[in-house]
Amino acid sequence: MSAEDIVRIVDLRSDTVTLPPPAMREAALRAPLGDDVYGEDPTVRTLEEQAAEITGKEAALLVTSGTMGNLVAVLTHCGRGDEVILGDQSHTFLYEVGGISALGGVHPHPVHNEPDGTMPLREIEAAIRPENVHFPRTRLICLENTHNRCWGAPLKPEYTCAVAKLARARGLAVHLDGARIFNAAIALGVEVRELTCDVDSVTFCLSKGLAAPVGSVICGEREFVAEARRIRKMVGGGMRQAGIIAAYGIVALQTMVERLAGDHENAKLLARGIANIDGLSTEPERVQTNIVYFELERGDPEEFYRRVRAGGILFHRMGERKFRLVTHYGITRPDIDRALAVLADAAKGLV
Ligand code: TLP
Repeated sequence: MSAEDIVRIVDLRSDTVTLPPPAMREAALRAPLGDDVYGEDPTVRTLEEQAAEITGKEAALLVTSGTMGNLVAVLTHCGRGDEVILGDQSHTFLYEVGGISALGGVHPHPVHNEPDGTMPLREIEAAIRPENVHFPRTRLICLENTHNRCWGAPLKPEYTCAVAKLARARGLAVHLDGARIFNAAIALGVEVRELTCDVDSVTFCLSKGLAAPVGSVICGEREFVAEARRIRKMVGGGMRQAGIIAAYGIVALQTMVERLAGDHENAKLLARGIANIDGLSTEPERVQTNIVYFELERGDPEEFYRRVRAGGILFHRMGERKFRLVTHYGITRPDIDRALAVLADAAKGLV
């Protein structure tokens, strides 16, 4: 095989595939460390202070993943048999292994997500249980920003505020799965805290668009975070010299936020290009952040998927004829052009 035969893999499966740049690796090597279960890791403390500041909360807690962040937050808000209202397209409902039920005995009450990632306020209201011996007790409402399954749609501050107002009036808490909250802030041109100030807790991820290798952070009021720290320990998430991980996160927050605008630009280019490919359909106007969905209009989806992968483009199949592409730190403008060329080639001749 000659050098020309080796094609660069363009990995559009997810922004989770990003590799940490040298500055992060160097920071991890230099980071002062301690035992974080004793509260003695200075690098973890710094990251948690910064995360609290960014989200406008009193305190924060480093966890291993977005899944653990949402699990620990829900288990902190809810007891066994309590109910959580969440979107039927939400990550917590669909992709977190049913952890809130399996590990916390928390009952999910899904409400339909609109294409823009919101749940209609009247439907949230209708889902709240009245006091009755037959019903579980509603404790929590979960939102997701940006909304993964809804084309990476960012939720506006006014919507989050309206849900929080409704929750407060009914004595409920609100948790925000902000795995991609920085994408939302950049897309809407607002500060992260404007998107988080009204919720009781938020989880954001360091290992998606921000390109750190591991880590998510739960933020909330001091008492909530102290309780979440206990639950984290319970699920085996107490980490010792976790400053190694936190150091990556600190550099991620310093260097990776502004560049998300480029990922969004690439996603829009990708969507506009796909809209022009015969046999594929998408809605470019829906793309506001880094996630693009498209459909194969005709032909065998297996064959299409195989052809695109053989062309060195990796992506996810999300349904019979539905696919997802995610742009990120590892994707360049020429990668977008290549991906479009391979997609066009693969769709050609499929009947
Ligand atoms: N999402 C992953 C997959 O699990 C689907 C992806 O590739 O998009 N909340 C949201 C909104 C997410 O998109 C994800 C990851 C998580 C939580 C969980 O984060 P991790 O993977 O760190 O557990």
